[in-house]
Amino acid sequence: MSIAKSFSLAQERYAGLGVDVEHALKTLATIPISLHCWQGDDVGGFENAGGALGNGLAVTGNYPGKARTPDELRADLDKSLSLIPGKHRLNLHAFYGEFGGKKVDRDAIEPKHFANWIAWAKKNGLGLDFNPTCFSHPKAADGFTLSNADKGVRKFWIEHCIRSREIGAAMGKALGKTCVTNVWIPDGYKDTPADRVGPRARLAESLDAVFKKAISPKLNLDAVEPKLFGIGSESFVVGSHEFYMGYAVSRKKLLTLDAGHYHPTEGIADKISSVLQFMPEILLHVSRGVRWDSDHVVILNDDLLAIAREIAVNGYTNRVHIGLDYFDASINRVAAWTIGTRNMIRALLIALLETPLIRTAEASGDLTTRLALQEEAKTLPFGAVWDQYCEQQGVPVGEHWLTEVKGYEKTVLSKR
Ligand code: RNT
Ligand code: ZN
Repeated sequence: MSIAKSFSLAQERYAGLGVDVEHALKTLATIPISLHCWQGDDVGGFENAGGALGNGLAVTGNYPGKARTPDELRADLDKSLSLIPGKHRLNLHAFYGEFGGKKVDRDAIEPKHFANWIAWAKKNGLGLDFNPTCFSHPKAADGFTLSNADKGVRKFWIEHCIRSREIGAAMGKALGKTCVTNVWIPDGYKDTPADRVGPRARLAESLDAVFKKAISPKLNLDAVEPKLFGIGSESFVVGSHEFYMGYAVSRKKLLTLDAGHYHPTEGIADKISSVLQFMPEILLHVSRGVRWDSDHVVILNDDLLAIAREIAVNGYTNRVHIGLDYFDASINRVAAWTIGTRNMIRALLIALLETPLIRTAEASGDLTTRLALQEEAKTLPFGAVWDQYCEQQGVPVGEHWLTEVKGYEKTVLSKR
C-alpha cells in the first residue's frame, strides 16, 4: 500500500479520536533536537589527539570509521542529518574547537576557534549549543574542577566557563538562534567524604563568578547539569540534583535533566512539570541508562515516550530544550546518531497524536476509561503518520535510511 494511502486511513482513524494529524505534523516540524557532536568520535575532541577520556566518562567499543578531524565529523553529521526529518541543532563541546595545530589551553579559547562550526551551521540552517569541557585535562586529574580546593585550579576552570558562555553568545549572534551553554563538571569522590560542605560552597562561589557578566538571553542561555553519581564519584557528587535545583531557581538558570543521572528506576519525565513550576525553561539530555548511567543509544521505549508526552501534551515545546547525550562506539556512529534522533522525533510525534479523550476521562473521574484508552493508544497507526512525515520532509522512509549509512560506511568510513 502506498505511503499516502496508509496515511489517509490513519488520519481518518485519528480524526475519530479527536486528533488533528496535520496539526500534529506542523507542530512536530517546529521542534528542534540538539544532536550531540560527541557521539561521532567517542567524546574525543580535537585539541590533543589521542588524549584519554577521563573523569568518569566511559565509551566502550571500537567500531571502525570514527571521525578524526572536524571536517570528518561535519561530513558524518551531514550524512546523519540528511536521514533525519526536520531542522535541528548541533551541541558542541569546547574541546571540538579548531586550533590550527597550536596548543590553545581551555582558559584561552575564543569564538574564532569555532568559526568553521558556525559557518557550517549557518550554511545548513542549524542552531548551535555549547558546553565548557571540564574533563579530560591535567587540571581535572584529581577529579575536581570548579570546586577544587586549589584557588588557581578553580580560577582556570572559571575562566574556561566564562569564555564558553562568550562563545555561546557569539554562536547565538552569528546564527540568529539562541545558544544554550550547559555546564557539567565531574567533581566528586569515589569514597565517603569527610567534608561535603567545602566543595559545594566553592562550587556555588565559582558558578557565581562564571555567570557574573550578564549576557542577553536572546544570544545565550546558561544551564547547569546535576548528577547522582559517576564512575569514580560513586559516593559524592558536588553538583547533585538538590544543589543545582537550588542554584538554578535562585540564580534564574536553566536546569539540565539528564535521563541517566538518577537512580536507575527514577525517570526524568515526572520531573519536567515539577521543575517548570519554578523556572521558565529547562534543558534535557535524553539518554538511556542500562543498569547505570551507561549512555546507550536512545530507543523508542516507555521512558522516552513518557518524556515526549510531558513536552508535547503540556505545550512545553518552547520551554524545554531537547538535547541528546549518549555515546556508543560498538556500532556505526552515524547510525547511532540517526537511530537516537529519529526515535526522539518519533516519540514526540506519538505524543502529539495522543487523543484528548484520555485527559477528558481523567478529568471526569473515569479512570477505567483513562487506562483503557492509554492501552488502545499503543496500537494506533502512528507508523503510517511517521512514514508520511519522513516522506514530506524528504528523508528516507522506514529502514531505507540504513542503506544510505551502509553505503557511506563502504565509501567513506571504511577508508579512514
Ligand atoms: C556526564 C554528563 C555530560 C556529558 C557530556 C559529554 O555525565 O551527562 O552531559 O555526557 O557533557
Ligand atoms: Zn548529560
